[in-house]
Amino acid sequence: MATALETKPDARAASALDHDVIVIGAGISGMYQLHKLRGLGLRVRVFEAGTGVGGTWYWNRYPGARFDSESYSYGYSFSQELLDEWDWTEHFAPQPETEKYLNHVADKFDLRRDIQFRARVASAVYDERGRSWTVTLEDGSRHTCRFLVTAVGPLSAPTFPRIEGRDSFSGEAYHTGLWPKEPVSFEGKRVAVIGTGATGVQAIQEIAKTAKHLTVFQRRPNWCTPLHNGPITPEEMKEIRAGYPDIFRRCRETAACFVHTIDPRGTFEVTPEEREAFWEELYAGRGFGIWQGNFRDMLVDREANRLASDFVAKKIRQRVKDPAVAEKLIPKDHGFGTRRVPQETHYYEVYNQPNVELVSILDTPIERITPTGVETSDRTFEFDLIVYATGFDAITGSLDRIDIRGTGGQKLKEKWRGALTTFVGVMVDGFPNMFMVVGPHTALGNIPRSIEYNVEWISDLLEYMQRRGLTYADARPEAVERWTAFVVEKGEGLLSNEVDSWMTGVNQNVEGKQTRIIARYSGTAPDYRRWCDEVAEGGYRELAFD
Ligand code: NA7
Repeated sequence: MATALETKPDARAASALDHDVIVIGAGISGMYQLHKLRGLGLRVRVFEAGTGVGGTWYWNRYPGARFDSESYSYGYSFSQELLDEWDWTEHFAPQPETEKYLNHVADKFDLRRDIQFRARVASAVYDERGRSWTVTLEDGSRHTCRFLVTAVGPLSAPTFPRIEGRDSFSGEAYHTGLWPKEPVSFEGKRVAVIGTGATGVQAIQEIAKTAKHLTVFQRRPNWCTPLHNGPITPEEMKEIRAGYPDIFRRCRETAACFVHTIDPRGTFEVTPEEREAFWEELYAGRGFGIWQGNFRDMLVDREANRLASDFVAKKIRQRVKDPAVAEKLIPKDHGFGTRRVPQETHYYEVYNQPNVELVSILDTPIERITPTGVETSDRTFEFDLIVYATGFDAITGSLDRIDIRGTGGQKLKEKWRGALTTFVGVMVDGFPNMFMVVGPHTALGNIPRSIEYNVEWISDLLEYMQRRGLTYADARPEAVERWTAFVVEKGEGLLSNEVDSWMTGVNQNVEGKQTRIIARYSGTAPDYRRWCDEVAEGGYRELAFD
């Protein structure tokens, strides 16, 4: 039976393929992609490794996990009905609420019938003659489709530290990104947390409440600023609901899709008193304002950045009683905002508690993990439980762990070994009919806003092809070159690109990721969308079709 997609004589007939589209991942991206493509009448199958929907919010169920974006700016915006019926209870929703929300979305749009859970994709191989992809799951089953959409997330391949003896530990041990569904108790236990990124900070401030003793192993400190979370009253929720059009319009206009955006003033265009008052206001305000809503030169001008860093350092010194501990918590190797700013709730005060100790492993490195704990260069620690908050093989890791092969059997991982190249972060030349939602070199920021845009752009492209009976689309190499050059240009002069972090593609725990690359698109989201809109309006001349 003919399906919605017409076929070319040399392409394998759509009816001979198991599906029109296979989507990998049932997180925020995959769920919306499924919904949109169904709307085009396409036969879609989603493969998801977990047992439920939610992606990030399914896997990261560690204590303290929550949004750093305002809840009402983070949820889907595509359905008025959904906006009308869902109440957020906190300005920055905790993981259980978000997982519940995403399950509600799955129910509402009847998504589960096309999602196969416990289905981890091992490989995806393009067949040139058939113009199709063959997706093989870890259970060995094979599934064919015309189009492949990867919705695997930029931060979803957890990485453990490479420390001798890690497997020998006989107590409990968990990675925050692979947290068990069963409750984990810290009561009466000696707990270690390794890692102080956005995740570690959230977990530490929660674990410190009940652990008998908590030892935090910090490599490089980060600049953390207050989240100022709070409940949303029913009255407030009413106002938020009425304001949704404004909230989403604002997110479309701001540089990184947050409700906060860069202040147009330069640091030195105001008096020192005005500057201080502005920073006090930002520090007392909710969410990312102090990072995303700071002076326009803060992330490009060294002196401006130094002053902002001094302000936050002063706050840390005020909040941490022991001056030696405060100094350990103040970053010395990078300026404020040049790495992802963890958002905190009494994080610094945790180090004033008698049951918490900070160990700087820059001073005393961890030498090994033993069956009973951790050995640093100068001490032996005993633990009942170790938490690894050591992050992810970011941006490309979730794609790298699938054996993806394009034309001529070329491996995506190999293609990217020399340099990361994409077309608008969605396509890679030589990998026809494959589309990435929030792939490398797309606008990130408040990610669901970027996801919705990516999903809609991909859906429009497939509709365009569907209408014309096209069965093949590949990015032209010259378009990839142009886009990649634009990404590189946008990264020039940014202080964040001079610092090691997942945002610059560095992860010391992953082979081949020791040096910085331009891993992210760091221009503004409106610029990104303008570029992509022009491609669509121009009839996708940057793509080769057939
Ligand atoms: P991050 O931000 O990559 O943080 C990982 C943390 O783990 C960071 O403090 C690392 O120190 C530390 N780490 C990593 N490997 C080791 C080893 N081997 N020994 C000691 N410490 C180590 O990951 P998150 O999960 O916190 O956040 C990732 C993003 O997810 C976040 O930005 C949000 O957007 C969501 P380092 O700084 O490398 O010295």
